Amino acid sequence: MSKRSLFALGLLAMLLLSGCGSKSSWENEEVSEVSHRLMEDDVKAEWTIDGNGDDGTKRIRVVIAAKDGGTIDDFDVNHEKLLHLMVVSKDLSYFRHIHPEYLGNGVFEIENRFPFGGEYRLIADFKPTDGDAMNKMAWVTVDGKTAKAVPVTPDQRLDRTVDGLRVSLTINPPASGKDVTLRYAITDAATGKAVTDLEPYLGAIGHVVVLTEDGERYLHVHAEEGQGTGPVAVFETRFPAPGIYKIWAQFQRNGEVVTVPFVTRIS
Ligand SMILES: [Cu+2]
Repeated sequence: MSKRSLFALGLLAMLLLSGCGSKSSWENEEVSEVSHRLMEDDVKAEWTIDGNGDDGTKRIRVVIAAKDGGTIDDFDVNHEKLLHLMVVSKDLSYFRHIHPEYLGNGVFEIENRFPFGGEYRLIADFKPTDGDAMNKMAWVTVDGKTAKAVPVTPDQRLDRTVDGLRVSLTINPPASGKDVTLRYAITDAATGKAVTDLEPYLGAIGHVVVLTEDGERYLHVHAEEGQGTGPVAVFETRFPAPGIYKIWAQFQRNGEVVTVPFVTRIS
């Protein structure tokens, strides 16, 4: 076939494809109006921080609403709560996972004591009854004396003792773009024995939160179901790109929640 006829054929194919494309997107619009479920792009979060407690206590208010101006009233209970809020300092050295009170009309509020001033990442994780599970994030600036940033440096070994729990993490494979298993093995730091009396925390063996080193991306992590009470806890996630990540695992024992952070490099 000559170059010229190839060109004509290509042009014809492009015309046909673009024609089909516009028709099908028009059809999709029709469908979405009939059975509309709220997706992440349909929802906005408005954040307010106020209060001037001398000890850094502020009130965090987040209003979840539809971008088109409608209110969102109903949220499903997910891991025992209507909304999970992560509060993380910009250098990732400070981390809190808390549960604001629901006041109705999409308004959630909680007080939090910020240890220092500066930028914080706020992440709300929730599921509107009429929509998908989703999260909304914002950077906010908290007034007060700032602290020197702590570098986000990968740990030499993913093994750490916090509040009497010795926790060792295996990441398999430590690579981006693949399904990854996070396996925590937990022993009692005092006795060296395997911990078999973990308590369910928010309806699972534990909870894991992952952020990229710059705090820009928040990863979803799922605990495998039916894992009992230790000494091993397994979670699944997917790292979107190579880089440094901070991973916080939370377990409950004797009524206390223990938060175990690790920093690691993913290839
Ligand atoms: Cu939570």
